[in-house]
Amino acid sequence: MSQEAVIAASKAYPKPAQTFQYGTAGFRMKADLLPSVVFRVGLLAALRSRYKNGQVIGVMITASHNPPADNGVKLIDPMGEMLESSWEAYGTALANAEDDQAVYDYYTHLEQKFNIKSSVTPQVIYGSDTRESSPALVQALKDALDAVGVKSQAFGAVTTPQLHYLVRCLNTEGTDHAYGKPTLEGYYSKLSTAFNHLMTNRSNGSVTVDCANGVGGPALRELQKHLNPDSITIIVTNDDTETFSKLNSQSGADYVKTNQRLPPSVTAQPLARYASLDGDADRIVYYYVDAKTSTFHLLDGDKIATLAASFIGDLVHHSGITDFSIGVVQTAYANGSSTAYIEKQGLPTVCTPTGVKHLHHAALAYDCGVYFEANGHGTVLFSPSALQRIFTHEPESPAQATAITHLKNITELINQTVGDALSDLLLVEVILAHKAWTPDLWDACYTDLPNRLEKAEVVDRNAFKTTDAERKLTHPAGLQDQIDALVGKYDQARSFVRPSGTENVVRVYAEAATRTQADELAQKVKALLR
Ligand code: G16
Repeated sequence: MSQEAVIAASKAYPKPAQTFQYGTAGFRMKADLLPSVVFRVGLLAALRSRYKNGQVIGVMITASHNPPADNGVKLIDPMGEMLESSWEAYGTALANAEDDQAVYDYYTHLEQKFNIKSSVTPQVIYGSDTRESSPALVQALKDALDAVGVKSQAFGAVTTPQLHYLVRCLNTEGTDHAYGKPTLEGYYSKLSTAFNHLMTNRSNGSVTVDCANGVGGPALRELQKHLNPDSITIIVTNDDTETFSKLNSQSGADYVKTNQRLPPSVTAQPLARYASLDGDADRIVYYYVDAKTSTFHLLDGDKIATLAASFIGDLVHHSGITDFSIGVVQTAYANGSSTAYIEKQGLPTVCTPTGVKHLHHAALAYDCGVYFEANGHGTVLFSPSALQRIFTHEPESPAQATAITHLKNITELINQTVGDALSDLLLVEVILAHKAWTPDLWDACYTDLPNRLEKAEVVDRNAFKTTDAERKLTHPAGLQDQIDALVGKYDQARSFVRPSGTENVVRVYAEAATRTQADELAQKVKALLR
């Protein structure tokens, strides 16, 4: 790598007059502000790979649930997890370097700081969602990777979780903890093989999936080709990736969760199952309308977490494996009823700040850590020792043997690198089929407290600072006292305010004993921000 090569390549991507920050899920903003950021993220990915002795690092270009004009970029670490948080600050500093020379200087500063050897060939793989702006940003990334001699591989339009899967597979290939075949075919094959085993002699009718007109649509169609058609029929809707303006518009997991209503394109049949993915297919929520009043009911990330934790808990119990810890990790958005329900099952719960990187980390503390954000982003992790026990356990009865076989397949079905809407979809379908549950039976486990999520545009979202896993504000001074005073006026109420890490807004959450109270509380707290 020469100084001239980096500076010459960087010249094509001048930094706009803007301050950037690696947020909840990488850098995310209007796409036209991003070329310089993506270029510099490419440099950081190269450094990260060299720092990790040439292991493969992933770069995903996506803005997930954000509107079509936005885009974003995030890094994936070698085991398929989010970038180690201490490196986010280096990304932020590199993105904000004022000119090409400053970019080069900071790059070499990091090389020296970490004693990164130039003899190691960096390896990076990358992919993007289906946004109109993605190809140009991919080019910016490629130019950076080429400028610093990275061995790179493009995977084109992929879901975010697919790229996480590929990174882990590439870094574990040939080892005794190989994760799978490092190809998209390997991904579909791993998930579908486990699903088809778990669904042997079972059928779960049909589920209609709204793909937010994003990359999840083509991926789901491909996955479906691998599934036993006698087990499940997946009706794919909102899968127009050609009309860019349709992405996440009036559709998708974020729309359904935030508005708590059906996408306008869906006419729901009573008790039929519906699900919505987000723009890069790492989130999923379910919903249905009931038979009596055709009322909409949401089955969100909390409901998926409780379903998965109880199902896995039952399998462990029936397998004869003992001393096996299962914990559920949530965020402040988790409905109070879900937390109470999980604790009533005797399972520990932990609350972390928003962002799967935080939940993922907390879930590692258990043999089986189930983590889900209420917005439908989550997965299940099995620790290496838990996997070892599951795969070597000698069953003492046919019932134990069946439970062990199911557990083994569950560990293969779940994408353990990150929340994955396609893997989660199959997991939910398997569990409902095994329990012979219609969506109302699933929903009946506990009743959500009515809640409302609002966005507020403020002058400076960075003025909002939180503590206690984002459940309380420390700044602006005095605001938390005002929120507490309002909360005290309602029954079973809770409310918090936090700055979004993906959009230029502040989020307001409120829940209370009745719909009227939850709505009123949310509006009153929002009014405090004006
Ligand atoms: C991203 C993160 C999620 C987070 C969401 C909203 O999701 O990966 O963990 O819940 O943003 O974050 P915030 O409230 O900070 O804007 P996605 O699906 O957009 O990548």
